[in-house]
Amino acid sequence: MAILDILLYPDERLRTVAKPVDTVDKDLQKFLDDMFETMYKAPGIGLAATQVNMHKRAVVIDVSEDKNEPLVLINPEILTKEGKITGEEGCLSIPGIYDNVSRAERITFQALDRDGNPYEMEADGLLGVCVQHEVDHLDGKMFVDYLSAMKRRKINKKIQKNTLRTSN
Ligand code: GNR
Ligand code: NI
Repeated sequence: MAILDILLYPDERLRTVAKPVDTVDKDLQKFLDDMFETMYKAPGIGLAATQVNMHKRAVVIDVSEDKNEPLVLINPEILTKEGKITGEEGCLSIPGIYDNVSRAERITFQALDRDGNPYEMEADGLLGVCVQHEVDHLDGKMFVDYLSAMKRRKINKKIQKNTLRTSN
């Protein structure tokens, strides 16, 4: 097991569109284990492969209180979206920044699990939001993209300031 480095916004590599996984093999399973370890340690409720500079369509999620409900999404596809819900989001690639984002309230999606078996699931609440947030990462998209240009400028400024401070 290993803790992986998480890319930080505005790293351009976070804009890469990830490629579909073609085989779920031992190497991928080892990588998923490392992703879970990295996500739990952070701590976060989800992590997309893009965030650890692996541009394959793989995501790990655990929204449970006790961190004992790991969910693997390989080649996830959102099939249906219903309703709208606005909630505060954060991202391990944009530490310290939180803002409201509007998402579909309820989705259905299909994906492959850790063993490469397809499944379909309904998701709402935090899980529904998290799946949408992670699938966005696989497409090179981040939650701040949904904010106004003014809010994004403020965030960019704050990050620049922090980067200067920590590199001195
Ligand atoms: O840990 C995370 N929390 C979170 C909270 C609200 C909406 C989405 C998220 S996902 C985030 C982890 C992360 O950055 N995943 O890509
Ligand atoms: Ni994120």
